[in-house]
Amino acid sequence: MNTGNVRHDVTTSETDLHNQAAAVLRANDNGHYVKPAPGNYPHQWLWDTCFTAIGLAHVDARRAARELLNLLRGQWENGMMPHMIYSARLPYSLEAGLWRTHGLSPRGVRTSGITQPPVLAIAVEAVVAQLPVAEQPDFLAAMVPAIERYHEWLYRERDPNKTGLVALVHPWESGTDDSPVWTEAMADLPPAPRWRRVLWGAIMFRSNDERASSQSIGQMVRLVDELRRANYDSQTILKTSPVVIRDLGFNAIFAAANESLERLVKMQGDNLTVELIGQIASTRRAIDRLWHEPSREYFSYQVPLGGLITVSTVATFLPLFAGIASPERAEYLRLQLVNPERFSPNHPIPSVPLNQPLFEPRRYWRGPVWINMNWFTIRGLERYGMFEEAEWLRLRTLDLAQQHGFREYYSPLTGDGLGAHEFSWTAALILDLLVHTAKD
Ligand code: 2M8
Repeated sequence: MNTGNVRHDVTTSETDLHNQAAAVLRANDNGHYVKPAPGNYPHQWLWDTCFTAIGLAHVDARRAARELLNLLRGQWENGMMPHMIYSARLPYSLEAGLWRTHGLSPRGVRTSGITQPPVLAIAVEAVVAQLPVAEQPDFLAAMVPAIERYHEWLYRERDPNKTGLVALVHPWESGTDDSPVWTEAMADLPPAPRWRRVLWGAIMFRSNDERASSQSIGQMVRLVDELRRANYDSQTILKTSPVVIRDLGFNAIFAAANESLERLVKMQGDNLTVELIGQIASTRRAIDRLWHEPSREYFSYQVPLGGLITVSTVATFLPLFAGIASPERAEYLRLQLVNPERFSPNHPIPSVPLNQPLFEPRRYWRGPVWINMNWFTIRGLERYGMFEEAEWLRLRTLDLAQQHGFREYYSPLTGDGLGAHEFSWTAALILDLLVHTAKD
């Protein structure tokens, strides 16, 4: 680990970076919400909005609070928070109709039928800390019951057998769409016919060497068709779908979000239900069972066949963020992180380690650096008192944005910016990383 060659003068360069990041969020603000990026990403995505709010809180806390409140319009009657809320006035809104979620989504709101990592409670906690004290109670009163209903939905619908781990039924739910973790589970799934894929204009047009392959996209479309046929009924889907994964990253984020929720409820002078408290504890224990001693890392769990999916990804560091790893395991993870053949090329952290067969430096979630994953890992390292590593990674991460702009993702080998330009969550999390140094 060499921190020497990264500039760190908390002077004009960081002020400039702050101003540029704030400008990206302003430019992507369509008046209702901050879209993930110009062009391809015009709608409101669940975890994008949460990351955006975490950064925006440092610039305009009220606007950040509105951003999160805005998400509540998409929450389903049963508590589910959809991964996308479509804007009818925008291009690609044809896609919205393909989900056929009317009757399930709130009247007049067009949503997808699946969820995304539950960063919401974490974002609410970050935003409430920046709001004027007098405005905190109303914000909490609106957000906390919705989050409780959401977390209860995750347990009720996605963990009916009370394993402690939430099961995902589509790679889009993991947020790490094209991760090799899903590849094997989807191997036998025939891609949707071409005419159906074409209807999904938004994602189809994005297929190139930086995006998911057209085979993967075809399979993702096929899987949505299956979910829709089951009317998004988790009970049916969990029993019949060949693609059900207890995703490591999602569950680790969920565990951390549960901690945030507990603190938010306390701020209101209240307590969670005994049932939820028990479920929360079971999640922490279950994540620890995702540890694979021979490889000394955490993995996701494949449900239909049973067993760990021993494909390494950056998600292995997320149990640090949730404070679940023992100090001994945290040390093993630290060694993985600083290993140049694994997670420490010129520009860490690759989403898939370099020596893993499916590693591709430029393709979407198969190798590139994603700033949200770096952010989770930095916060995790801090939690374990690994301040030197956290600061090293923070500076590396800032450097990527400084040198290559606020891109959707970056090559871990060259640092080249990839995917969308002016990407909101990159800008927002850079804002947060500029404010909180490892020593805070
Ligand atoms: C990517 O996913 C969407 C589908 O949800 C897409 O490819 O169209 C992912 O990177 C996801 O994590 C992200 O929320 C979304 C918008 O930035 O794009």
